[in-house]
Amino acid sequence: MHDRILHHLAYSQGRGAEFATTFDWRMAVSHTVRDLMTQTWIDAFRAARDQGAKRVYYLSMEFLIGRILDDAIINLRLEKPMDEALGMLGLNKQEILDDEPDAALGNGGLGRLAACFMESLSSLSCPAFGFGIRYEHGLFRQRFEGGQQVESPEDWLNQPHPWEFVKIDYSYTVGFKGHVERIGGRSVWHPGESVIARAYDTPVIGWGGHWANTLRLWGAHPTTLLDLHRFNAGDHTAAAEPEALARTLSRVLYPDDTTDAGKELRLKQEYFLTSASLQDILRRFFQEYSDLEMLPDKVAIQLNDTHPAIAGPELIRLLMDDHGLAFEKARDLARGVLNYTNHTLMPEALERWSTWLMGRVLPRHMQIIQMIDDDHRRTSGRPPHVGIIQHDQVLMGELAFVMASRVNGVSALHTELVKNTVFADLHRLHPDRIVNQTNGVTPRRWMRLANPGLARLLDDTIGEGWTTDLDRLRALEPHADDAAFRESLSGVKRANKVWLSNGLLAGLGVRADPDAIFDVQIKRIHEYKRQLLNILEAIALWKRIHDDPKGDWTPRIKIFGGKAAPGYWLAKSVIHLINDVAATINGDPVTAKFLQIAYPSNYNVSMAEDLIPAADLSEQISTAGKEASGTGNMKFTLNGALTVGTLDGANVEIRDLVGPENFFLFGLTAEKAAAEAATPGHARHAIEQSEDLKTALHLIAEGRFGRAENYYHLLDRTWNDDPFLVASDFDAYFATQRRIDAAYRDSAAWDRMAALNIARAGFFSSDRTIRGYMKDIWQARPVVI
Ligand code: NBG
Repeated sequence: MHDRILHHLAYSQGRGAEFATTFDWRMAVSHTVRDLMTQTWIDAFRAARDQGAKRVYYLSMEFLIGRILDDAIINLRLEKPMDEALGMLGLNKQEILDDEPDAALGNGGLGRLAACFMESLSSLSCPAFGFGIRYEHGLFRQRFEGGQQVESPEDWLNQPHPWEFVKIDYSYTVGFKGHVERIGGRSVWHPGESVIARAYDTPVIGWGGHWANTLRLWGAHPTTLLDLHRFNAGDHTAAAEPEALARTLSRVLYPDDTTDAGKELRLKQEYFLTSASLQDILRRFFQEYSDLEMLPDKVAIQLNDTHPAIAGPELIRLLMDDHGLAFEKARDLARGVLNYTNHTLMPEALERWSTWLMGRVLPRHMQIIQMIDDDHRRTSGRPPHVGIIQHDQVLMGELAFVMASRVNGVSALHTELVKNTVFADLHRLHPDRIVNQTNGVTPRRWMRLANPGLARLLDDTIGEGWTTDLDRLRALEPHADDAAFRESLSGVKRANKVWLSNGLLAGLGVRADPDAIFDVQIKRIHEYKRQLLNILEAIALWKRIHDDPKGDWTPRIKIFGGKAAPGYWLAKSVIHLINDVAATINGDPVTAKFLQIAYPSNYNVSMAEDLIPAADLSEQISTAGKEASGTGNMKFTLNGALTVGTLDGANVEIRDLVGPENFFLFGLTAEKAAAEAATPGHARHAIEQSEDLKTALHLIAEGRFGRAENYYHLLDRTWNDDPFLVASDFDAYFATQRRIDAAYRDSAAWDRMAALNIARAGFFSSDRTIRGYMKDIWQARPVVI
């Protein structure tokens, strides 16, 4: 290992050891590790082809991968030899790992789920490709100025990315705009613009290094590099226009989470991903087979949300216009391979494009969408208010549904709501199409990598088998009653808390007593996720402590992490408020030892890996019926944090599995919440009932936490509108937090609950989720080399 690293330092980096920087060493180490997965990758590719395996293609606008190096070291089981080699070279491993930028090609849960799925597909040796976009700039960087979020561009590709292989022979032309001509009974689309999609491949290695799949990210390149005519005429800027135009397509990730970015560029990006991927899928198919009838036996495509929903029309277009199939045949083949996952019910996130925009950017697709819609009307006998095109808009959810074999929700509750709300009409017409696949997370990254102390304890207690068979965590159950085991478990937690506490002190100057409750809410900032409820609770608690400083309070540190979409200013005022409240509370000597608030900026995957293992309490407090699933909730549970949560998304299943006595439930149910939200004056009424909430709101209005006028709008919305029921759920939340304070004091009982949470959460492995997709949706099977 040591020789290989020095080899790469010299021949990949061109450096002698005495001149090498941390970056040089990281590149040398990364290339060394990449070498060790490449043969598996090539062998896996070959085995899938030799065995005529069905391939799975996961189309996603987002892959929130995070750092790759440590994950690869762990999955290849190279920890020992790597530690030895780095020791011999006198290098600090942590420094090298921390030098890697987070690959942040995603916003939140949807993108991180795609990354967990890629890892599980490899760990299960299911032949698969992830298709995405190689954004030059991933999710923006966040910093706070005067407590407010300020965004700046992220630039992970400003340095060589050591993991990828460029496949210049896999390049496809993707067209936009132009017109459609009928020639000899066939439609011919003459695009007015086009770009080249080029494949950048990253191997994704599974546990044990037995299998690797490909994450293929498309980079946009110009069809003509330079307008030489204009260049020679001296107009150098205009000459570079074709290049600039193309590059914008893969330049930035849209930083919206659960909102529909209704922009022409966004539509073009979606089509760019979809068209390049489908052309590639057909090319790969024709390398092995010549009969298109076999397509559904050999190919399964998963559409991650509606973002790639143009896949239906695009595949029909390719089959009709390029391969000469009739519409009905093309439709059946497309439906035979396509499936769609719904990730949200939020109305603003359900994509819709005006027929005008669609017709202008993708004229041939607009025709085909019309054909699909007409055909569905004829064949399904649907009522007139149901359809893909409504009020001059193309509804991408409806399009995805109509073109899919299977449609799935991401938790049991969410799937029921999908059936009864957004897709109720389509569900009635196609009652077998919707299935549930509750989300999961990979235990390799979220336990082994993030929490090595816990992994070691689990290995010693129940053996290593849990890593790939997470249900084996059940074997921990009897140990929950063993004081020595509980002691070890709380020792691991405490060490993680000490480590985090040092980081918070160094980074933010916040003092977190490792014996306090570490109470963590990390996720996108969104009204429905109710960070506001959490910070209002903090204010009310602070007031109570302040009024009774001699009281027997349980010390707590509240930790927040998360970004708001740059245009979502209500979410941004919540960020501002949290920071303002933190400044006041942390500066209060009277309450300092009982309550602290920490909000480190620029939350990302790597930060989650530090925070989750150190958490005692996981905040999963969304308004019931709004969070499709959540996946952070699963990561916390698997790392032994207890949940304070509503009956929303996968919380419902977490609570069922760990047992209601090991879960802090509060709040209205989805049904009651919907009724409450529809009751006029519900917010005002709830506030009048609650002394604590009234006090908290008054303190903000009095300007105790920065200038009151910064929060008038937030206060007004809470008093008069409050669509996400912060007020209605406040008292229940506050009371539950006080129950938690009391429970935490009985450390034996708390540790027992933590142990049982871990022991009973094996269901939430993404291996289980992927097996579900393989069986119920893709009909795909693992391959052995
Ligand atoms: C998110 C949901 C989460 C869910 C993830 C992954 C979108 C559109 N949806 O609840 O809000 O866990 O998807 O399924 O980002």
